[in-house]
Amino acid sequence: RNNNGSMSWDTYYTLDGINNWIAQLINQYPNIVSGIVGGYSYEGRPILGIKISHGPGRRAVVLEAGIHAREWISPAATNFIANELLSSDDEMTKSAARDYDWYIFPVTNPDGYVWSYKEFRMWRKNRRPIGVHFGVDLNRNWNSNWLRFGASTNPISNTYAGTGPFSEPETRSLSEYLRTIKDMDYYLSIHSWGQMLLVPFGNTTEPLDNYHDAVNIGRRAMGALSVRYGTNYTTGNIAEVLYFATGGSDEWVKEHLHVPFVYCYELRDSGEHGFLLPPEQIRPTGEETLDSIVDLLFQARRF
Ligand code: ING
Ligand code: ZN
Repeated sequence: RNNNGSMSWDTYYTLDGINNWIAQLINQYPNIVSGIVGGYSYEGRPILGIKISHGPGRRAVVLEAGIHAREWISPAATNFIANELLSSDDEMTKSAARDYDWYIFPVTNPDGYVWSYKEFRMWRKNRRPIGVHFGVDLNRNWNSNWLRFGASTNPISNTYAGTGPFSEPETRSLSEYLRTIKDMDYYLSIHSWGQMLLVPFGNTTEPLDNYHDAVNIGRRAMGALSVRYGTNYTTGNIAEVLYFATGGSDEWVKEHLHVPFVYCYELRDSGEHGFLLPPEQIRPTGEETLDSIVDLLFQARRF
């Protein structure tokens, strides 16, 4: 039994295609899947997601994908993972699906995704007009060390942080939704590319909070990720592995919601195709990423 619903995994879907598939899952699994709305975009689109729950009393895992429009593998791999959680025959996957409440948002920047799909493939930000320019980087707009590092005050920049912390409807409404989730153990922010697993914070290379546990668990999970196809990931603090950057969702979730395990995935590849990852890699990327998530959750039971 491997029911893939109507979604094939050999192409990148439009926003409408993704949202139709979400609606279909809700119909197909009425006792397990419910539709959730994480908020609204500047242009008024809902940030749609699904909650997968096999009953009350479970701790929560959140998958936040597609906050950057051009990183198409992020929504695609996340959808693949959601589908596996609902239909896999693998015992470890089934237990991960059953033992947690899953809040999954494949496209947290719907306006940007539509723009990237229809008008400009390399678009990253949302689509709010700022003077003659467009768009705020939604991963620089969260109220955590806002505008301190790796962010711009110039609206023409790809890392424009906005007019203030949470100036954007997407980040403001999604953060309010996240506040309502009880007992969140895992927050996974899914980006591309670079094959990296990043832990907070982006304003310092100091090993803050549970850095050592998070990195050790993350490294082992990246071992699990590499088993299937040999894909190599680098694990570490955002500032030490990638660059200094603040105002990201992961930092706010760690600082304000005190979620123990917050990770940012930079999915495939390591630069050959970059954002233009061929659609034949949707399935393998989804498979190996799910392998790593299952391993993360399994390890956390020791804590
Ligand atoms: N990378 C992330 C970015 O927003 C990041 C890296 C994660 C920065 C978390 C800050 C906080 O720049 C990509 N590829 O978008
Ligand atoms: Zn990104």
